[in-house]
Formats: sequence, structure tokens, C-alpha cells
Amino acid sequence: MPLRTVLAFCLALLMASPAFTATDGQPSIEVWRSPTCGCCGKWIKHLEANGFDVAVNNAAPSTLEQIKRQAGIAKNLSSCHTAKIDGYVIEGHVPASDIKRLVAEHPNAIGLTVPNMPIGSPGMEQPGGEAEPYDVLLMKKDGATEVFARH
Ligand SMILES: [Cu+2]
Repeated sequence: MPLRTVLAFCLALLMASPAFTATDGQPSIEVWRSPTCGCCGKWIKHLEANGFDVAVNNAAPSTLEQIKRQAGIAKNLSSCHTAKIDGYVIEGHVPASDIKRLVAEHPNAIGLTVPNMPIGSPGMEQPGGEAEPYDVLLMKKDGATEVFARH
């Protein structure tokens, strides 16, 4: 078979394989938020802009609180919205790039958190571009945390 034919054949195989359909490779994440939370909505848009397929649950504050406690997120590590992806919990305004890294590295941990709501984090952008430095913390199963990323 001439090389060109072989290449064309491989390409056809690739296109036909399910891994090359348009929706595949898009990580799915489920988010719980208060319907009145504006910055939560902006964080969801940030995820979508970075290729995430986001399922959104509007929840009452008491339900949100319950989800955080059940997930093992300490009160001092809490933020507004809570999300779940690939067995991990994502709390607060965690950048999409850090979520992707977490899923790729797959550490033995509960998940990631950005406690409170730092100015300038994804979803917390200010019209004047103000930003404060913040850390993304890896929540370990024994309750300890370590810095996963600095922004
Ligand atoms: Cu927020």
C-alpha cells in the first residue's frame, strides 16, 4: 500500500474512533450553588470557557452547608459554591487549570479549595482589575492541607 493510502486509512480510523467525537475529552463537573450567588455563576462561566461540561444544582444555604460538611470540608476552608469531579471536591473559586491538574495527577486527597472569595480569582474579577494573591489548597484525607498552587 502506498504511504499516502496508509496515512489516509489511519486518519479515517482516528476520526471514526469515539475518542475523537466532539464532546469527548470535555471533563464533566457538577456544581452546587445558591441561585442568587453572582460570583458562583461567573465561576461556572469560567469553567465552561475552559472546556468543562458543567451540571449546575441550585441549592438552599442549608443544603450547601450539608454538602460541604459531608464532603469533609472544614468550616475555615469553605467558600461559596461546591463542586464534584472525578471523586474530588472543589470548593470555591479554584481556577480551571488547577482542577485539570488535580484530575491528571490524581493525588490521594479530598480535593481542592480556595477558602473565602479572594478578589481577582476566577469569578471574582473586579472591573478595575484589582487582585489579591491567594493559594489553592489541597485538602488531605487526614484533615491537613498543603499548598497546591499560588496565584
Ligand atoms: Cu464566590
